[in-house]
Amino acid sequence: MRLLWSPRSPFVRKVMILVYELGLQDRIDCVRAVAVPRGAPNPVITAENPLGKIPVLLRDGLPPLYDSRVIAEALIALVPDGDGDGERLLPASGEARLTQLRWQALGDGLTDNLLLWRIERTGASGGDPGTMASYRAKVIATLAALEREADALAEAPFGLGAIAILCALGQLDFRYRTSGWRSAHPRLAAWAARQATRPSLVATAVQDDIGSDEGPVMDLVFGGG
Ligand SMILES: N[C@@H](CCC(=O)N[C@@H](CS)C(=O)NCC(=O)O)C(=O)O
Repeated sequence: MRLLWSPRSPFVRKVMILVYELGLQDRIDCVRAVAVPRGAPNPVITAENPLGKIPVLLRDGLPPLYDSRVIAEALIALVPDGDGDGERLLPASGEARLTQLRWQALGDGLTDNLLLWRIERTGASGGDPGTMASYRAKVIATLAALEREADALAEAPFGLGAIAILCALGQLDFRYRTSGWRSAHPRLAAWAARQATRPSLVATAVQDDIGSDEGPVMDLVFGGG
């Protein structure tokens, strides 16, 4: 299988963490693809995913898969039931499954808001103030919610929800470097720090291979040292 991939993308990283957690590295070839959120979409991506977004999983003789949630289901299904890895990452049923899916929604939603806020901010006009205020408020509310969930995250087996949340926090570190989010969310920060040494996270650390300008400093600063 081939994955339309970028080392800068938090959603691609989510898929790659799963690939490592499931031991599927040898079955996936990563193909660098540049997603462009402004102007003409990259035709290499739209040929496979009309939404113009990555990740996209290309399978021999089968339709391409997108988005990261669908790819996650497909990868987990590749691992035999008896092995336990898939079930560990996303339980097959019940409240434990809903918890992982809800955490995935929180993590993916935070990543979406971080990406969209930055796209708005880097637009020609510098961004619509009302739209940017809305993204900012939703990012702050989501981090507060995650801080309240930090103990539950720590108690649950490492799963799809944790992966999505850690990718969102990685995006915060990548593009909102001066936010100081850890000081205002100590339990979330402690949980994230404990996960940071997992081989799947180390192997997939976000990298800016294009070396583009950092862009504007975003209006997200938490006080408290
Ligand atoms: N819901 C999608 C989101 C994917 C997404 O937003 N990917 C970004 C890169 S991190 C992208 O391709 N952006 C290009 C665009 O928005 O046109 C998923 O989970 O895969």
